[in-house]
Amino acid sequence: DIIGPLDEQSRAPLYQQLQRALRDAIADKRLAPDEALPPERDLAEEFQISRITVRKALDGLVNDGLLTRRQGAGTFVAARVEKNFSKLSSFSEDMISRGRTPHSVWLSRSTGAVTPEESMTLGLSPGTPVYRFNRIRFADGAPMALEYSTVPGFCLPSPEVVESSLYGALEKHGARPVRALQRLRAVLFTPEQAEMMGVPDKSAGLLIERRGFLKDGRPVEFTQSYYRGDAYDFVAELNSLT
Ligand code: 16G
Repeated sequence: DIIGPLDEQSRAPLYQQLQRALRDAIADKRLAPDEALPPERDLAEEFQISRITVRKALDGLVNDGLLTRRQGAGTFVAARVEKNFSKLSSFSEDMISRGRTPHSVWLSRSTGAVTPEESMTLGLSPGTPVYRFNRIRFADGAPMALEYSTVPGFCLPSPEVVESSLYGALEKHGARPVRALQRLRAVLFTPEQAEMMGVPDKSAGLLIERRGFLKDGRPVEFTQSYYRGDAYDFVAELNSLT
């Protein structure tokens, strides 16, 4: 029983219970990266639920990037990190939801004044105090991304309140972004970046720039995240315009 039983006491909808059981199995590595899931029909039979419910559960996990579908071959546990491109989540949350343990190494954590470029990007007056958070981000001990964040001083009492999660600290201080704009671009890692990421020199990476905003429209962050090109897929669900 790789996937463990559904919780009979739970009042959560059945598709969510199946999702929980699958998340647990992936987190405990009972289901390994790249492993094929049993066919939907078998899952439905095993858990005594309808195929529609199975499909709904799997669709949700595919959308979250935990599972991946291959045409004609079935559903597999995602091996590369599949990150939803249109979800306002944090690195820590993304990793925890995959059963992986996030941690960071600080390159620097400092106070300064906004640069002319940041002032344009964030719409802040020249000279506004900002905090800068530069980190290497790891999952289960493996380097995944380099992150350079700038946060206006009015969002947090001091840079030191950010320990492991920037969004955790922002949330605690009522300043978690509710809206963001993103730009994705291909890059080649510089020799220094490649070394920090543990990949060969000039390896391909993906840069995502995120500008996050509060409900009242004030800016919260400008973050440049450099993801390892060999470790990440970006996924999104698109709906027709009608
Ligand atoms: C993600 C965000 C980044 C944010 C960080 C906070 C993207 C493209 N970027 O990496 O903007 O600052 O999460 O993560 O998703 P944390 O709360 O774990 O520090």
